[in-house]
Amino acid sequence: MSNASWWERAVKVLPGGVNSPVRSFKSVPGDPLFFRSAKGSRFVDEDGRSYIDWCLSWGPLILGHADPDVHAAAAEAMAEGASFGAPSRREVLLAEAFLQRLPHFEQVRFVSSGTEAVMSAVRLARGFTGRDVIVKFTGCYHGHADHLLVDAGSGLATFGTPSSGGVPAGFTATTAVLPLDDIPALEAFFGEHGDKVAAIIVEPFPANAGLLIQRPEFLQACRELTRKHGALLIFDEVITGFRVAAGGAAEVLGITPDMGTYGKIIGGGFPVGAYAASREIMDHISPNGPVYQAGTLSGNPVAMAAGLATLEKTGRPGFYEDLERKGALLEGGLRQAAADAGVTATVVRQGSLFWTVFQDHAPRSFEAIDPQGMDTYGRLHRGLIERGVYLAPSGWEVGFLSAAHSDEDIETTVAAVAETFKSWS
Ligand code: HOZ
Repeated sequence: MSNASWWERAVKVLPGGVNSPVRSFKSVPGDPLFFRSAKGSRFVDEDGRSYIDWCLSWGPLILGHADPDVHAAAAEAMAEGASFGAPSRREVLLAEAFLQRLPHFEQVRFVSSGTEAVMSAVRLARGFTGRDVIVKFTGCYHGHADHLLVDAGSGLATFGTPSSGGVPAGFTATTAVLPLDDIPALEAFFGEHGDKVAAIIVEPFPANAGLLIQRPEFLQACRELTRKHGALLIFDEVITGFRVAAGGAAEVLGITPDMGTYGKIIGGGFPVGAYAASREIMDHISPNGPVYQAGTLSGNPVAMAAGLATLEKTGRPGFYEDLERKGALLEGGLRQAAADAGVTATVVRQGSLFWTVFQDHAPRSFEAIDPQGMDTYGRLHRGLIERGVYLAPSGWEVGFLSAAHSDEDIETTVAAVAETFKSWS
């Protein structure tokens, strides 16, 4: 059966034809492709066409699709039982590997998704500080928990509905939303309400409304103000954890948060989330403390095994250096393709995360993104699909490079982008 016939069936039985909105191609031309199978940097759709994949399941697959070691580890775990609902050794092993890379944390709790991780971390921050207010930033996306669906990125930016329906006003009354890259606004807010703030939550490299690289001073201000006012700093590293560096944003920026939230890479393609902090903070979570959080599939052995195998491979010498080299190659190629074709575009990159925005400068805040560029992105997306290259189906989303992408994949992609740009003139 073809992509088109699956799509026809899907829209009848799944809302919008999908199980997660950004997949629906609502902001790019055409209908979604149906993935049949994938290996390394490529997937094959139900029409039998092969594509170089730069979306890579939105980030977990830093080793590429169907990595043999990850699959072997998952299969081994699977053969011993798919779920226990009881302690098992791989939870301890993954926790040890995780904390070894992130020594500023002392304990970690595994859950089943990034949304769950953030929701639980925020509850813990409130329980620990005894305060209610959470500060978030416009364009940052922290999953779909009610109290964080305010001025958010990802699908909410894609569909132009930054705050979700179905969320009672009272649920977001204690969420303060401030602009990114605006230290005076942050200082003014803390000057007035600092004693009520439980935490600032921020994506240290905001990657859900494009890629909004922050000035280090801004993140430093988040660190200093939270410390001064007795609030916590939470880095939401669901996307950037184990991607921008082995030690995540703390390693790259030299700024240490009080808590961190994770997902994606630590599950190696299986559903996992995690939140981590000092023992003092984590002691407030049940069963040691009064803040409740639980999950039937938390610490699932198959997901733990896939995460462990992934962390083991990312820990090999030169892993992140190689990603950086390939990232630079891709960035340079895309820049050149735009310049040669006279297309106004900026390529923003942090390691193996990249984003092409159709304006002449890299924005640092949601407000600085020109939404007009999203139509241009849609045209690029279509042009690349025709040439066997797959990008995330929304101009608000970033691209992901993996260890499985070869220099040849990069050259082929750059050539396809150049050809698409040239076809517009
Ligand atoms: N939240 C993801 C994008 N930042 C989308 C996940 C998906 O649709 O699979």
